Amino acid sequence: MKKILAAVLIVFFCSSLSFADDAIFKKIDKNRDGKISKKEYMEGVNKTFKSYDKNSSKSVTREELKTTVNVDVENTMTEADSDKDGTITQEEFVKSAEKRFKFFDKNNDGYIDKKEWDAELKRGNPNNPKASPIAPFFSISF
Ligand SMILES: [Ca+2]
Ligand SMILES: [Ca+2]
Ligand SMILES: [Ca+2]
Repeated sequence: MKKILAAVLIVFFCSSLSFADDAIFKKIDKNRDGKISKKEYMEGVNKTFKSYDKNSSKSVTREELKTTVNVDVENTMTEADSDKDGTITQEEFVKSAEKRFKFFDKNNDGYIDKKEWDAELKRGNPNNPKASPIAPFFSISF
């Protein structure tokens, strides 16, 4: 009986996870053509930056990240704070987001399609940063 319950829970957990990923993809894909253009992506990135930047200082500190839900603080700092001064400026954030876009866009056509998106999310292993030089921008609420 316990085994069955555990199996049901695992199935439920997995399906709710992929549902959440789909929801984020659809949110970013504003014109609903099934792929995320660079423009759509960067709009999402800018919104995300604003949601992190609680006091609108045009930079995001570790403390601000800590008060943001669903953000991996250390991964975000490692990825985006390129001059390692402890804050992420808007410029740093945009630059690292552009890098990430390139990383997602495997066939280099300027769009992230659903296949590319899913492939990267599956590889997104926080214990293996080399597999996925990221984590933050899809755990967001734009
Ligand atoms: Ca689109
Ligand atoms: Ca910095
Ligand atoms: Ca592509």
